[in-house]
Amino acid sequence: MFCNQCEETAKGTGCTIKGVCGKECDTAAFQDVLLYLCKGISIRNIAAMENREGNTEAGSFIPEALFSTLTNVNFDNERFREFIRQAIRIRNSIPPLKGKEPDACTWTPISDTDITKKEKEIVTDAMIQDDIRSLRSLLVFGLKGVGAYYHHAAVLGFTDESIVAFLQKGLASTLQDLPADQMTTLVLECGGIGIKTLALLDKANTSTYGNPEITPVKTTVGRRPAILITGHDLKDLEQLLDQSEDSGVDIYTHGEMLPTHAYPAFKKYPHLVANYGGSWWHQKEEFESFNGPVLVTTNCIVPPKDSYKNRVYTTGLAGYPGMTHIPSSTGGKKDFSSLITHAKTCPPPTAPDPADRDLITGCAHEAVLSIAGTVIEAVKNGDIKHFIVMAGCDGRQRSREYYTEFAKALPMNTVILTAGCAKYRYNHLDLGTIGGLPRVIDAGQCNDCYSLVVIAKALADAFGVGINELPISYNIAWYEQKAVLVLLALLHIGVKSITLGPELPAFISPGVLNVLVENFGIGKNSSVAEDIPRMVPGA
Ligand code: SF4
Ligand code: SF3
Repeated sequence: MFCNQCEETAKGTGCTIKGVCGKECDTAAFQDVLLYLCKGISIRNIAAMENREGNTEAGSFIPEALFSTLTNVNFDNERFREFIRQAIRIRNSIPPLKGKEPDACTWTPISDTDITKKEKEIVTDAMIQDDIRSLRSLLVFGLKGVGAYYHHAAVLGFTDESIVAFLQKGLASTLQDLPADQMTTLVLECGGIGIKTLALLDKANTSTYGNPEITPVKTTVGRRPAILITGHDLKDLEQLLDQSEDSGVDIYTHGEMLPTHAYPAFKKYPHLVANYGGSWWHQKEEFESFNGPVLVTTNCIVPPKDSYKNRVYTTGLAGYPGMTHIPSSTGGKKDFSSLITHAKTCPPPTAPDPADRDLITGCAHEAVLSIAGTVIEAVKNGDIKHFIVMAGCDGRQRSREYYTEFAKALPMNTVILTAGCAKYRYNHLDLGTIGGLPRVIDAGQCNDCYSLVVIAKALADAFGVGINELPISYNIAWYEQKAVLVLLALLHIGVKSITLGPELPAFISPGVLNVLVENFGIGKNSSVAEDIPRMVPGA
């Protein structure tokens, strides 16, 4: 295997024996081959679409397939075998190209051994470190982010053919020997598609569940048996809440489900009681002490301990061998009755020690824009001197304590804008308020990064300046490929001088890094003592 798609990749270069995330070699092979087949589908389908013979199933299949290969989504080989069978069926239903086709358009595995052999070829090429391969990786990982966000929107019935068309164009380009300038253009175009996809998802979420409201969320536990839900899928939460109403079972959120407490549609359920625990990588301790069943929606899932594995259920694209998977039937309906019955046999959650304060969330675009006057006034009178965007992911390394220390050391007249699970490094701190406004503005999940773009644009309009002239700095923490897309999206809207950490992507070659530094001023984070004066003028 060779995988370098996430921030925690082994030795900062690539996982080759087993993933730091827990991904085994055989799963890596299934994922690489699935991606390869999606490239084959794309090459055929682009030509077929021009002749009005395109396969429409590819439009929902490709985002799902890409999302399933994202870090910490699916560790289940059986599910990948099924994906591969589907990919071949879809590809073979598309008219072949005239003339010689690339191998990805025709190759068909008969056995797992064929898959392993093909993966060796794919990996041997991927291990060559040059600028073209680096640009291809940057594009493919950005496309995985598009696939993830698009899938979430599509689950709620919101689709856009231009996004699906770009996914195919991008995938096909990686087999077409394009020169570096054309690959760079596609990478930047991917950022634009990223904004479009995030906007689509924002529309899907807010028109289905309402606009989030600024909301304090409890972190204490009650005495009733309970189910914990983690991941990003709002529709799964909706169905779980509906089915567990009046059952005597409470629902708690974990990780990226925290912001769901802020949606009007979910506030009407009194048994959605609190948030339990922190970000994804604390699962081993927090799932253990929760005592009841856990529903893992897409993503992140961490390989479980045996002691609680039988209490973990996956759904959506999340998967882990041996765990019960709740499938969806026609119309996206899911049956969570087995979790509800299971919960009734379990003790209530063990109280966290020490319990956190209430966590404030729901500071999405409409909530913040409704108090825009207060924010603008606070900037004008100097109560707010600077904003720091600290969106992105959390992760395991100790070096991420940097983000906690950074948040603590910021001057009191600065405001943090955040989205994603990175916030768990500082959202429990008492950082105070400015004129009643929390100093940590949590727009929601990483899926809600679009809110930060809307807020930044609204501030730029209010002050009549460009986005880079605003008193905003960017200190982004990344881990998986959705964060790669968010980075490309920020570049697309022209944001300069982004600080990225805690490590730069291993798949970025020195040549590509130079381009990012020279054109966009991207740099790695350093120490809190060096970064605060650099990012906060006058600090
Ligand atoms: Fe390694 Fe990250 Fe790939 Fe997992 S996703 S195998 S940790 S690079
Ligand atoms: Fe987190 Fe997985 Fe990226 Fe959604 S839950 S931000 S890492």
